[in-house]
Amino acid sequence: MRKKKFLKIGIVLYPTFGGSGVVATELGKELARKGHEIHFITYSRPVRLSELRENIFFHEVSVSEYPLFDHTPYEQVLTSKLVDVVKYEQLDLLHVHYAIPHASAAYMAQQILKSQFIDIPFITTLHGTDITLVGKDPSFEPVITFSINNSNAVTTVSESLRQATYEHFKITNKIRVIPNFICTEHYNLPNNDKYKKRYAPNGEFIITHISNFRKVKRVEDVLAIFKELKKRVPCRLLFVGDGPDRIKLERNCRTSCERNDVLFLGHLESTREVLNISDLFILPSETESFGLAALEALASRVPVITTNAGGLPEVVDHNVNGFLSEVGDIEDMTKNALKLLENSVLLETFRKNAYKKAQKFDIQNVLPIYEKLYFDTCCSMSCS
Ligand code: GMT
Repeated sequence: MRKKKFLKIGIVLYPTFGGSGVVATELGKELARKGHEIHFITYSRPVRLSELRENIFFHEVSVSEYPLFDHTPYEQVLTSKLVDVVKYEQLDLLHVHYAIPHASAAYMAQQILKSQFIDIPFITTLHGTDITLVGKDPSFEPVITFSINNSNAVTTVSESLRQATYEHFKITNKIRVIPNFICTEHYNLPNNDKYKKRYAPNGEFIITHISNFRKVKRVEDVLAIFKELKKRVPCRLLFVGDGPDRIKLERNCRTSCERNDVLFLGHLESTREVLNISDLFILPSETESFGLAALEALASRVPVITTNAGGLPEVVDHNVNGFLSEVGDIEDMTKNALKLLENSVLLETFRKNAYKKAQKFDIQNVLPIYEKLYFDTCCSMSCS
């Protein structure tokens, strides 16, 4: 293949608020800005894709109900859509985010296209729960192993996830680490005292947690830490996001906290405004392949209280821009949070360190790594 300057890339993703969908959308938007043609393929418009700018296209996978099936066979309709889009739009490459079922659908599409003399490589990016939770379920294992081993290239978002993938699956393919990224400039917001006053009218510290409220996030730990902090310093807690553990947590807050001390803001299209008024971010996850929310906090100059789990130590530096504790160690996390809230000089140092760390993950540093992988993968397929 003669090396093209720009590629036509199909990006397959989950369109919801999950980190993998956010990363995939932001990656596509930045690639489009650089001149590549990006085709997002999924079942509804990705939440971070509010407008279709130049070089960006969206192809909706229709999941209409069929009377014969109890469940719509999403993998099949996605595969058919991939075949259609690759052919019609003459794509050079597919990049699928999250193994299940995107990687196996891409493999199937690749085989169908091959039978029609069209070669298309696909890259699989593993994000975390596809490997650490769902992937370990034996009923998924053979499909995941096969599709990872048959991807033209595989990436993980952290070194920790790379190790976990090799540990849990029989992988014969090479796995590269390309970390998640952030546009640090986007988080450079001016002080917004008026907005801060809305949640902390008496100058209380604002403690924030953002997640999808799944079991793995241990949201009850956030509340337990907050209740301990409240005994020592004036503070308020903001919960952002939504998910299965929210209802029980909200009930607990109503019975054990003062009204207005804990607020649930639900899903927000952009979290940077809330992070901009936050003093501390708490992420007590049981596991986290990367912790994109922690990186967003760092980019907003907010130190992170988190756990020594999965890829979190690759994002948060203990005693530099946050603290790492053992999972479930509420006492240690409270102690660490107080070190910062009771020492304004230290808090300020951590805030500066946080931004410095986030800059290492700036999209301008990570995008060229993806671009090189795209060109290398296309080239090795056409040369083989
Ligand atoms: O589990 C989630 O929070 C959702 C999941 C996803 O794929 O949307 O998040 C995973 O991928 C994110 C983006 O790469 C990572 O930042 C999260 O750490 C990871 N979640 C877990 O590993 C639990």
